[in-house]
Amino acid sequence: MSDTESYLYRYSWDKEDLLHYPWTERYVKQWEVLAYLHHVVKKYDLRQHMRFNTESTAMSFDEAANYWTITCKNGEVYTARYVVTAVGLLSNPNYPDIAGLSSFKGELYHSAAFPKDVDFKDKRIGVIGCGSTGVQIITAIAKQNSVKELLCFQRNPQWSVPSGDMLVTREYRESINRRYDEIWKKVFNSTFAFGVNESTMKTTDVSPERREQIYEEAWQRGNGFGFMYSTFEDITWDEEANQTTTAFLSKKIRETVKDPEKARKLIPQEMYARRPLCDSGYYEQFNRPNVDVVDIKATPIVKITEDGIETSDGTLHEVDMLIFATGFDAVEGSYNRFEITGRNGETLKERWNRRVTSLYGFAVPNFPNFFMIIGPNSPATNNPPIIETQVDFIAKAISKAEKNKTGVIEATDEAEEWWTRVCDEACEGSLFKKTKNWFFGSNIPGKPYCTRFYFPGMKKYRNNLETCVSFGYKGFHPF
Ligand code: NA7
Repeated sequence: MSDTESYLYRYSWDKEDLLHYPWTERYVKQWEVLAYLHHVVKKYDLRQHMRFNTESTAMSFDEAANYWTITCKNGEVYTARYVVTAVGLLSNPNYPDIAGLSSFKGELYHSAAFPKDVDFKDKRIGVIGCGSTGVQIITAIAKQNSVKELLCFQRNPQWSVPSGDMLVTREYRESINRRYDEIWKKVFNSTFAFGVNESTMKTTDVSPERREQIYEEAWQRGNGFGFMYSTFEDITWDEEANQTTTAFLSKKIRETVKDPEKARKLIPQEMYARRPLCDSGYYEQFNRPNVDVVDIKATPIVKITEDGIETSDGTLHEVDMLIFATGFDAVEGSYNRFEITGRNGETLKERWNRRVTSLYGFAVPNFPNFFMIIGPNSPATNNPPIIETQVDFIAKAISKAEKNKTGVIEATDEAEEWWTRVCDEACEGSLFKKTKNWFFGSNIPGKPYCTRFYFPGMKKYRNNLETCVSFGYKGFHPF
């Protein structure tokens, strides 16, 4: 499930489609996202431009001729003046290196490649990970009453609020349709682009009673981004403010989970400062006798055996199925799967060993005419509108280069340094820096710790791009 509301998890530029294309629930599910993309491809006859089964393994820039050579796994080789990569922010699955994994005899899945039609009936299932994905998977599986046992192997619990998912009524859809122009205008002029009213109020601006009421209203409305961004603006940078949020959320968990020991394990010790989660009844599932949580911080996993997971207290948790909801080698992890070679034989991977960065999230010095969609230091916002913003900029820049017959668009070192500094400074003081977070690379051992996002958000990002264009593509070598 995408936890961005359905009406914003789509392209903004086709008004007719926005008004008529159907969606059934407040949040789109995977199959609806896929169906929507198929629909757009068909409507705009895009399939003629697509080549399937051409997995790319390497790309290199020919400095003398100013073009890229793209090598594919099937042996095909392509040349192109421009390369626009859209390899995803979260597309390289993280399989933790746990001893004995290959000896497991049961079914083994990762959330990033989950097959259709898995049969959970009468099975003992273990889920490792309880981020956005784990929380959804655990809730969905537990709700299938036929599961024999569900064990959640939890290292650090995270805070989650109700999603408020529901079927879309005709009145609701009509009210969105009536306001679509206004909605997009607001999104493109907001910080987070999730369509929520972004609060400018501090937790101390109101009485404790009013504060509780505001949290309660956000809880009832549902949506993680709404809870984090529409309540109080100081909860992601002021620890005391954050404590008022975690006190409210702890109370909710204790009220929901009847077994105090399970509740204790499910209540995070860390601040409410990770990518906000929401769920369709996650905590409620732990009231089922066949659903439990194993605290693998207290008793770490020692190894995986053929029958299940052994923890440090000597317990063997026997399972028939193991699901890894362990996230992704995010951001640069998506690019590190290819050998991407720019000027002077330098690879992107080597460059990013020092510091994972870019200019505006899409351009890298020494990699001319090479673009990324949501590369490192892109805005941390709802993705579809940021993708549109970047695609728009790149398409116009390419048109200009083609028109002027220069053919080389390349960021300068100084501009990249400047953007990196802007991104670093913008997250100074953010409590997101004090939690374990894939935003900073701390979810994968060995990754450099640094910000990978531009926190000031959509509106300021678009202003930066406009300024860049109005000053003749400042930050790029003249083209
Ligand atoms: P996340 O948010 O990175 O969550 C991964 C989860 O897996 C998290 O609970 C981790 O625990 C856990 N994890 C990772 N490695 C291990 C090991 N070795 N042992 C135990 N547990 C582990 O990934 P998601 O797929 O949920 O979400 C990623 C994004 O996709 C999300 O932000 C949305 O934008 C869409 P930890 O917290 O590190 O202790």
